[in-house]
Amino acid sequence: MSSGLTFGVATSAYQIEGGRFVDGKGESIWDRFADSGRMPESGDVACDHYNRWQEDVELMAELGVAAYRFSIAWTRVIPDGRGEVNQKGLDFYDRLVDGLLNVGIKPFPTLYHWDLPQALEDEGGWTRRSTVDAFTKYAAAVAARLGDRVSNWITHNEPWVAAYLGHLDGVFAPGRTSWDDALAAGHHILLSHGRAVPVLRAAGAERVGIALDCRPVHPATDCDEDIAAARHFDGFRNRWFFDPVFGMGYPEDMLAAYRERGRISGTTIPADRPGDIDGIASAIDFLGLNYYTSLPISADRGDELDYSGVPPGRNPPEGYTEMGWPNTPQALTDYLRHINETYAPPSIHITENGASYSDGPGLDGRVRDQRRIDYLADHVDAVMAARESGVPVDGYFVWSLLDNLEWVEGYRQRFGLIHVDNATGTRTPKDSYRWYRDLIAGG
Ligand code: IFM
Repeated sequence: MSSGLTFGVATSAYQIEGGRFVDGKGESIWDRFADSGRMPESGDVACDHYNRWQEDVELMAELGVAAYRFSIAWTRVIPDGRGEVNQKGLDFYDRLVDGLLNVGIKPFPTLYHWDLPQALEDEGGWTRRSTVDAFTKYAAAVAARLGDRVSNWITHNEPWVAAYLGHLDGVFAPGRTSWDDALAAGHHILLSHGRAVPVLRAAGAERVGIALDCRPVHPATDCDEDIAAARHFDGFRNRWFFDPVFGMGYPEDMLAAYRERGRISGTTIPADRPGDIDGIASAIDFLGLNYYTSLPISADRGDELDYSGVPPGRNPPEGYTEMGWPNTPQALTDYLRHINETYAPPSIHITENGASYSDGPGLDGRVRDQRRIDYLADHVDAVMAARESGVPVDGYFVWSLLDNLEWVEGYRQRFGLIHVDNATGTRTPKDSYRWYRDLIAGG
């Protein structure tokens, strides 16, 4: 019986492209972050996909995926974030889109996977409302060039990560560390999503979505304090982004909690600004959901950012990936049902799901990554269980096609179905690649 799912793979520009200094590309906040020594390695070369994209498209064709989710680097298209469009940068994505369509793979471009032009950051970046206008113009420029062939678009990837890891925790670019900046950045990212939706539609987009990351949570015990802590964490990590995208505005309990804790001062979230809440809530055609893990929450932990699994590293305990994240497929089924009941999206694509395990080639050259196969198989089953109970999940994209730059973790965290030798760029399909190929071939 056919699964009814569109199976795909996902990547992002900074993590795979390389080609930092070619064809007029501008500097992004991640280029600057890496240059300032805040990452073990940079994306200057990454997987050299900018030069090897044809080989990568061939590998996808052999895999049999129906769709490819990639991101577009704003700095290739408009190097300083606003102003002249750099046609050479767009040429790259033009070739990629044609290459995909030639082998029957649907392109799912994401406009923003965290790589803001540094020139905009120098003006305040996402903390400034003017960046919303710059993003809308960038969206229009990309859509004007690709809109005749691309039907499915994703505006943003994981606004929570961009807003909080980049502006509160400071571990991600641009490395800011204030609640004011984080809340303002999150608001402007969401608003730019809402503003871009009609722009993409006007250029011929048939389906537009946003990829939201989630951390489903449950109270560690049934005591009232843990229940309240889990509710608060869910508000911070999930509802703050899901609610406004689906027209419910920011959650009242979180507005009250942030006010009480002095995190919202005056104009940090200009949520009351006429039109903003409606502007964020542009109707979408699908929700992209990025799912990796879920967490137990207890009241005796520290602040909101103080939650993960076990420390990242090789040889994690059973049931954890090398990112230190617990492997929790059942929570995906439960969360999909919850999303469906709470927000009723017309369609859902799992736009990312995958596991980091660093298994490399054995003496015979084969990469035996059974732990990744188990993780993916359990999560595909979890998606199917949700689908069979009536949740409109229509797509599933494995993160990731290639081992790539895992941001501040560098290249040691490997999520790929295809192993990449960091010294030579050589691609070696892993056992999980063959498992996924067989799954797709079986329907
Ligand atoms: O590599 C990242 C990706 O860029 C965004 N989602 C999570 C992945 C794994 O951490």
